[in-house]
Amino acid sequence: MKPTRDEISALAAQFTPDEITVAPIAFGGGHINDTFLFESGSGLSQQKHVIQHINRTAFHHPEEVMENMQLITDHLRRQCQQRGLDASRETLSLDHTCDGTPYVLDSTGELWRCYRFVDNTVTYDRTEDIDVFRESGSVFGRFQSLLSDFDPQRLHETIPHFHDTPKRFRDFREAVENDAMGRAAEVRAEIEGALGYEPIAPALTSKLEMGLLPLRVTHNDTKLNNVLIDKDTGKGLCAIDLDTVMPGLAAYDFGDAIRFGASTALEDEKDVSKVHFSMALYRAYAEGFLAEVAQSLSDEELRSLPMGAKLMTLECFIRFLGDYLNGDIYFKTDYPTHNLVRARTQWKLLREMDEHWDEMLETVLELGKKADA
Ligand code: ADP
Ligand code: GN1
Ligand code: MG
Repeated sequence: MKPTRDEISALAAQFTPDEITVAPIAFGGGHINDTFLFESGSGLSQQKHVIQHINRTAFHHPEEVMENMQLITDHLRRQCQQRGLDASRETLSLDHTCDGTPYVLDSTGELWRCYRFVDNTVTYDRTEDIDVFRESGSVFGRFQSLLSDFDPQRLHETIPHFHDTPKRFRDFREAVENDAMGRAAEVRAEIEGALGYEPIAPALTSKLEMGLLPLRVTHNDTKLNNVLIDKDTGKGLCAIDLDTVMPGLAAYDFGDAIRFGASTALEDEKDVSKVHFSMALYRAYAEGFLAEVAQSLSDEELRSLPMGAKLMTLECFIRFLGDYLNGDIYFKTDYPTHNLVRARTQWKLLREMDEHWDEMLETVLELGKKADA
């Protein structure tokens, strides 16, 4: 049962000493958590907040998500202050209850957390503007750079094997075999297409296992709509949606952003003829990202970035298709074929990335050298 607006208001009230002046309204288009916006106080103490319910199907230990988030935002705040950046706009500020806890549990034991809304910002589900996309690259590059001295082992793995592509394939094969909804026959071409890519699945995890790529603190969900952009200046400000921050590879953060943002269409565009991988957007993101992190990346990491783009796209392809086969139990959907539509955009992007493979690699090598010089 979904909580009522009054119930969410009562939860929100625990995060502020001020009166709630605008009750929570649904907000945001994420596929996992439920997000609401509310306001407290008036006059000088007026403040907008975001309150979110953490999805336990995805995050089995929401308290651990909050431990990570507290550690990460504290570290980011200190780093911003040291670098003379405006911490109140460039990192999320968690709200706490009167006993100092950064979350509350509702009557059914579900976890809710709350943070400050950063005013005068905008997020995009898609952009054709290379400057906007470059800014998002700077934000995620800076995110990694500000956390480069944070020991990844201090963080919980909030979703184990999150970007373990071989494991994602095992789950996908299981979904195909179970065929819980009897949908496999109608998507045979997509299933065969996905399985054709299985040989590249271990490309990054094997290098991690061999010690060729280092574990870092990574965001792991670097979609364009997880970056706040300043409405007036167009500057990329703040990485949000920190639930999946955990130990990972630099290529995951580069790759997932490319998967989502270097496309000429939305992730759920029904007309796949509109979906193309854009080298111009790819280059812009790489410029922003590498200007911030290239100096801390090894040669091997730099070379791994384009594979991140391919594997993150492949993962979403098989995750969306697998969820369609399982009966849409993980990602939120608006209509019965929504996950299939999403899977098809990813498949199209993946094939176009193959066509641009050499250029993708040359671009990061060229920009990486420039940023290093
Ligand atoms: P989800 O993706 O799970 O819906 P997000 O944390 O990404 O949740 O938030 C959803 C949307 O809400 C964002 O894309 C952004 O537009 C807006 N948003 C979230 N947090 C803030 C914030 N602190 N300040 C301003 N806008 C925010
Ligand atoms: C989910 O929650 P949201 O919408 O930011 C998913 C990501 C996928 C993404 C695809 C915890 O992200 O891994 O890449 O959808 N998050 C989780 O759009 O599974
Ligand atoms: Mg989000």
